[in-house]
Amino acid sequence: CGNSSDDAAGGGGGDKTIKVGFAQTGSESGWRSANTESMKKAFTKDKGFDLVFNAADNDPAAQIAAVRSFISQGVDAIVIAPIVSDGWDDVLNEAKTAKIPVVLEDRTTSSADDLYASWVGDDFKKEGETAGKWAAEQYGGKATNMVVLEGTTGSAPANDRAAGFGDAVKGTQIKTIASQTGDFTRDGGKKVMEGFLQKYGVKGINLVFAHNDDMALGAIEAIEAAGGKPGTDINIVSIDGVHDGMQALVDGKINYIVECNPLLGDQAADLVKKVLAGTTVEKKNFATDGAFTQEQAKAVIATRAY
Ligand code: GZL
Repeated sequence: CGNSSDDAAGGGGGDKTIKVGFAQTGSESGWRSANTESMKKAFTKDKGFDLVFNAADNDPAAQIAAVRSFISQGVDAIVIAPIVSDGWDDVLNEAKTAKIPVVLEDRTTSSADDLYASWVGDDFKKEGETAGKWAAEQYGGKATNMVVLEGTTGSAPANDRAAGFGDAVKGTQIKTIASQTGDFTRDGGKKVMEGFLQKYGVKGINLVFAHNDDMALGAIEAIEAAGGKPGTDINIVSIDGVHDGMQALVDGKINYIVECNPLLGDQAADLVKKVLAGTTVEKKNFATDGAFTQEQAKAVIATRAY
């Protein structure tokens, strides 16, 4: 190594430090906390990065403003977990004009493929299908009243999970009697479930499909407050596989969880380096997801990474 100030600045071996702006959705769920931790661990100085982090508190306008700020700071690359799919064309075109590559992690946008270099995340439609297949096997043969706790309106996971689940339960006797967004938060899930319980009562609802564990955990609180037994009087199928969700599954309060892996940091960091080096990368890079019954959760909960 030379004696130049660059090396002293922690660039290490004379490599230039990569300044990355990361526009995170916010801190709406346990999944998001795990994802943020994974990203911060992957974009560290000793790995050659200078990370500028922004969490937009689930506010799409604030997230777009954060990306504009990264552009004006002249970062080398931008990573975004888009809160909602639409509304990204203008700022992504501004990044393109500024010759700043964009990597999407977790959620996707409806923008054209040429406006971002690559995406890494989970297959939301498949997650919905897996949850729906389980529901169809368990309840499809009998009249089943289901309520749905939807994720953030306009987000890719909410749209795609609903679509996948709907495909899987087509032709069964599972009837959606109510569906409303709880914005992926525990409190949102609790409030929406309280409304459903006021309208239908514990006996009027057989199944809850929650787009994420945090809303399922909120629904558990509401069902118990209404004198019901979650996982028995009203069954729950959810998506994410965060620790609190898996614990509820072990405790018999949730009946099935489809995993959505939040540990995307290393893949995102690898994509940023490759894109900046001009290496060809896949446009779409999928993480791997599992699914768990109560028995399967008992076997793995002690050794899970999040
Ligand atoms: C899915 C992610 C979703 C999680 C929620 O990849 O975008 O957002 O399912 C999180 O828990 O809030």
